[in-house]
Amino acid sequence: MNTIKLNQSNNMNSKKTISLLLLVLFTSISQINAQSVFISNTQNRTFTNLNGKWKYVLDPYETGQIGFMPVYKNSKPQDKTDRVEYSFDKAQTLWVPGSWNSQKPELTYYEGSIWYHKAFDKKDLSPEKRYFIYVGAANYISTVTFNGKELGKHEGGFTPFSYEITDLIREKDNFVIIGVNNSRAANQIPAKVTDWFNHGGITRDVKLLEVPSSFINNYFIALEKSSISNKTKKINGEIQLSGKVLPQTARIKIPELNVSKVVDISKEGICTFTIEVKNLELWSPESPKLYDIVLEAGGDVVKDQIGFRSIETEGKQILLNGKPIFLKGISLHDENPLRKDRANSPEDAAMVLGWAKELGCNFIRLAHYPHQENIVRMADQLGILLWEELPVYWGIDWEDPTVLEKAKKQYTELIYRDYNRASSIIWSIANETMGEPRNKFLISLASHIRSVDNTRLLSAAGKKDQAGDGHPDNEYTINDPIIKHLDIISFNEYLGWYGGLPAECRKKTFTSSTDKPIIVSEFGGGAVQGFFADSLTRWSEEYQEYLYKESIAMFDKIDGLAGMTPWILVDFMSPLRQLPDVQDGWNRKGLVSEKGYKKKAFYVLQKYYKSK
Ligand code: GCB
Repeated sequence: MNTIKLNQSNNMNSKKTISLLLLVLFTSISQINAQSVFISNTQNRTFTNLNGKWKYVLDPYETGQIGFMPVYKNSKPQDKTDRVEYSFDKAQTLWVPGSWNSQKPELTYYEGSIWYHKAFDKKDLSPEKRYFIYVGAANYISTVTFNGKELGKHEGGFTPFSYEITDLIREKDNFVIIGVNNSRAANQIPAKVTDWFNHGGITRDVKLLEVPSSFINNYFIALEKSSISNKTKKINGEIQLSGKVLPQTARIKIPELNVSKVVDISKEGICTFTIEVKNLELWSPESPKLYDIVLEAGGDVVKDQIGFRSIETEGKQILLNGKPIFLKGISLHDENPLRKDRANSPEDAAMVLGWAKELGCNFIRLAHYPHQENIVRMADQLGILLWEELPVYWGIDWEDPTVLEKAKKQYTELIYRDYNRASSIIWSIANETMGEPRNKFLISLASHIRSVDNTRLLSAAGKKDQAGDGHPDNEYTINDPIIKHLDIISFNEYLGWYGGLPAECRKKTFTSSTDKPIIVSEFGGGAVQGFFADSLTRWSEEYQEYLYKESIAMFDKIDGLAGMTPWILVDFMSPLRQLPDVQDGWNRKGLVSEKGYKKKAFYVLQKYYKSK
């Protein structure tokens, strides 16, 4: 685990057209140089929930972003230089967490800026403590101010961030303002066009965290894979501390294993350790054993529940705890279709994981961006393995070095959030991309990810037509040059839907140019739940059912097939999909409809997984 400093300030596209007047306005907004601290495992820390109703101001021309509209101001101006043109007093409210699009008809397709405002009191402030505003995710760029001071900007719609407010918080009348902008742009991740809905706003929990003045902000604990076949296993760890006066030692406890170990903390606030344990019960889908872990340093105590497993490849096999495993998977978007919103609660996670379990899955592809932390935590408890990814998706600007930096930073944040989750086994670095500039970008991204986390496997979902050679005799060889930098070959293949009929699956074969395991990361076709016809009528449940039967038979023959994640568990919102009376804004490739009803193909895949 390498320590990488995340500097979250000043990452957004700044607009240059600031007039003198605006500059004057800007100087009245004092800036603190908030070096943001990455804080993991917030659910097991002391916090005040700031979810609920937030007031908001719509800013379609983005004047707030350039300091024009003084939305930073409270209804009670802090000094005479404040120009209050707008007060949040009379503003309407939006619910947090939640996408703004799902809450007001006039915001259904809104893309742009909205300024959120929340006032709160905080009793019993302690000089011994530090306070942070934590945001689980806000899509896509967030400008955070607290009690009139700008703290910084965070870019990336799916990863968490926190800003320190220790010197600013008071017992009464605090106000936090978060300007969120979800405009799509070519130099962002994702870029301009995606096959999913661009839910805007503060989509995950907001918390006021309180921690001791020196505290454990993050830690990385994992089984040493080389010890997997030994009786005595090794657990490696690193703890990171934040604070001016750091304690000299930290203690790691695993009560169930009688572990209580003291380790030294370096001047930089890092301690690394290796613990040897006997009789370690490994985490697996059949037995998702989690151990209570307690980390103590100075006045800080952090608890977590962590599973221990190894994940590796050997030739064409994926080995979990040293044994070959077939990944019975399904792809998933992070959406609750019943609410037409991003998923954002344990209940949302339980709903989709329940369907995946019923399908017989031991694996889920969390497409195409980091999903809510609740689902990863619940997968740990239920024994479901996960593929996680960033939206390095269609249309990425490979040649813009700032885009590569954004990808690295977003990946670091995702790894920092989920490193300790046994369920998470694969980092996928791209989806359906190709070409030389892309290779350079992805090679650099892959080596960055390995430098932050060398305990997991890397893959990328390729596109068969892009990543392989098509021969007239229907034999495909997957030979994408990026494969040599990855551990697992993955490709998406829509034969029978985008081109050809399902029967053509019988003629196709797939091989790869390397000795690595293969995952079919997408296949499928659309069906309108409740539309029944013959198996050659598109959009009928029967067509999808037939396509699943033929596709599964085709892929099952692949030498080195180590798993699959058909597209997709649930119908999902997508502005790309406008076929009237069929799609109506939904991608219909789900095995479950947006109302929660299963389609016939669900049972085809269920039967296959039962047989594996
Ligand atoms: C793909 C994409 C996915 C789309 C899917 C489709 O290859 O990776 O994001 O939603 O195809 O339905 O066409």
